Amino acid sequence: MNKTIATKPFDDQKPGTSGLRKKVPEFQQPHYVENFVQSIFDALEGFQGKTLVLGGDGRYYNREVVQTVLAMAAANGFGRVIVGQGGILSTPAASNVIRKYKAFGGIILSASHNPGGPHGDFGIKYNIENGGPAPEKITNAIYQRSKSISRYLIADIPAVDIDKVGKVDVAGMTVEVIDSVADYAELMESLFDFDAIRELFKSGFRMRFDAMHAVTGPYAKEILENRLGAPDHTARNYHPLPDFGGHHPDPNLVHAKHLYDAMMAPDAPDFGAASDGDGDRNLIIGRGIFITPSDSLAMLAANAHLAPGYKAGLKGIARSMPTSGAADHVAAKLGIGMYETPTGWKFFGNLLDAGMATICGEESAGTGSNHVREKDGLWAVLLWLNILAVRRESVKDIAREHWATYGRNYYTRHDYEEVEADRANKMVDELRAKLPSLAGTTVNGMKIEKADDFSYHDPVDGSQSDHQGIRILFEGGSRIVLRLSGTGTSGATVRLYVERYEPDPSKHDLDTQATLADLIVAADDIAGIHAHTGRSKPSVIT
Ligand code: VG1
Ligand code: CO
Repeated sequence: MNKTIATKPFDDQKPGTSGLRKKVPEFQQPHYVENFVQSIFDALEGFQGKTLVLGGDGRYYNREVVQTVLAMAAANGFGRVIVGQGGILSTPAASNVIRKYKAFGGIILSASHNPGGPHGDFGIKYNIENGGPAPEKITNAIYQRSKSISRYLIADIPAVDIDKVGKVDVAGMTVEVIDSVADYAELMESLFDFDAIRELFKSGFRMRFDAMHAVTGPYAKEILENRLGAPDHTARNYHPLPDFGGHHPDPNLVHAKHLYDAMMAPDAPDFGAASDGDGDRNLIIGRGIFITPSDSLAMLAANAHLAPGYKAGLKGIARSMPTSGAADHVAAKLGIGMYETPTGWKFFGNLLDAGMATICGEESAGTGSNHVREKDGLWAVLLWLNILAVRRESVKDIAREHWATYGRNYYTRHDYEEVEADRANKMVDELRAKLPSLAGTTVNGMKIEKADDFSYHDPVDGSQSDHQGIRILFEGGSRIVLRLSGTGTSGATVRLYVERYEPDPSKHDLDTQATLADLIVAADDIAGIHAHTGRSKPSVIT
C-alpha cells in the first residue's frame, strides 16, 4: 500500500559539486532522506514504469537508505529498480549500469572521498539517463523543490532482500538485484588488452592497489587478481567497511601516505595505485615517482591509442579549469579539441555525449572517458597498465619522456579545510572586488596579465555557469586559481591551485613546492589567505 506522508521542507538540501553531502546525523533526521529523494523525483518527468538504478559505496547508512529509496521508487511509479548486490555499486559501475540497461536514471549513495561512519559523511546524488551526474538545470530544480515540499510518497513494504541476486516483485515494481562487479568487469575487458596485461604480470611486474577499505575492493580483486592474474595481495584493504576502517578514503599523498612510502622504498613494486570511497578517483605512483593527476591525464591522453578501446585516437580532451594545462600540450600536438570546464564531472557530460571529447580529467585525481559518464578510478589504473604492458618501460621513464616532449607543468594544490565559512566568503568577496584592478600590476616580482572569475559557456547546450573559480594569470603562463570547495560538510574549504610551465628538460627534476614557492607567496599577497583564514599553513598539500 502506498502512503502519502506530510512533511516540511529543510532549507539546506542544495546539491553541491557532486550531490547532497551532509553528516550522517543530519541525514538521520526524520524525513530528511525522504524529502530529498522525493524532491529528486518531483524534479523529473516521465519515469512512470521506467527503470531506476540504485547503489552506493557501502558506507554507513547505505543499506538503510537503499530500503527507503526502494519503497519510495515503488510508490512514485517506477517500473523497475536495478540494485547492486548488498546495495553496492561504485560510481563508475553505476554509470555503466544506467547506460547498459537503458535506465531512466540512477541514485548513487556516496559522499565519495569524505570519511564515513556514524559521525562521518553520507551523500545522495542523482544521475541522468546518459549515466552522468545531473546537470545544474536539474540539481537547481531539485533544490527548488526541496524548499517547498509538503509530502512524500512511500510504499508500506517489508525490507527487500538486497543480498541475493535475482528479481522480486515489490508493491507492483520489480527489484532486480545484480552482481555489483560483473557488468563493469566486462566493460573493462572490452576496452583494454587483458592478454597483454596478463603477460605483463607473468613477466614479474608487481603492483599494489589500495582500495582503502572502500568500494573498489571487490572490483580490484576480481579484475586485477582473478582476471588479470596479478598475485594475491596485489589488492590491499579490499574489504569495503562502513567506516572505511576509520580512515579518510581520499587517495592523496596525505591519506594514502603508506602507499606513497611503499612506492618510494628501495623494494617498491613497479606500480602503485589507490582509489577513493566510491571508486571514481585514482592515485598513480610509479616506483620512485608520484604522477600528479593533471600529468596522468596528459600521459594517458598521449598514450591512449595503445589500448584497443582508443586505438582510433581521441576526438578531444576536456579538463576542469583548475587542472593543469599539461593535457593542452598533448591536444595541441594531436591536433584535437581541448575544452576547459568548471570543477565537477557534470560539466563533461555534454562534451562526451556530443562526441567532442573522448578523455576528461580533473586535478583532484579524477580521470575518465566516454565509456561511462563518471570519472573512473580503476579505468585509469587499467589504462596505465595497458600502456605499461605495451611500452614495457618504467613509469618514471614514461614521465621523463613525456616532459621532454611536451614540457612539464609543475603543479600543486593547497587546501585549507574547515575554515569558518564567513571568513572564507569574506576573503573571496574581497578578492573578487579586486580583480578588475589586478591586470598589469606586479606581485612578488611577477607581472599579472589577466585576472578573472571563470565563467563557462557550455558549447553544446548553451548554458552558462558563472563564479567557477578566480584565476590570476601571470606573464609567461604561470597561474594561480582560488575557489571554495562544494563537497565539504563542515565550514568552508579553500582550495588554492598553483601552476608553472617549464619547457626546459634540464629543469624537469626540481622539487615542486620549491619551484612554485614564489607563486605561493604571491597568492597570499593577493588574496590574504593566511590573514583571512587564520591559518599559517594548508591542511593538505597535493
Ligand atoms: C572536489 C574536487 C572536484 C571533484 C569533486 C567530486 O570538489 O575538487 O574536482 O569533481 O570533489 O569528487 P570540490 O568542490 O570539493 O573542490 V568525488 O570523488 O566526490 O565524486
Ligand atoms: Co569519488
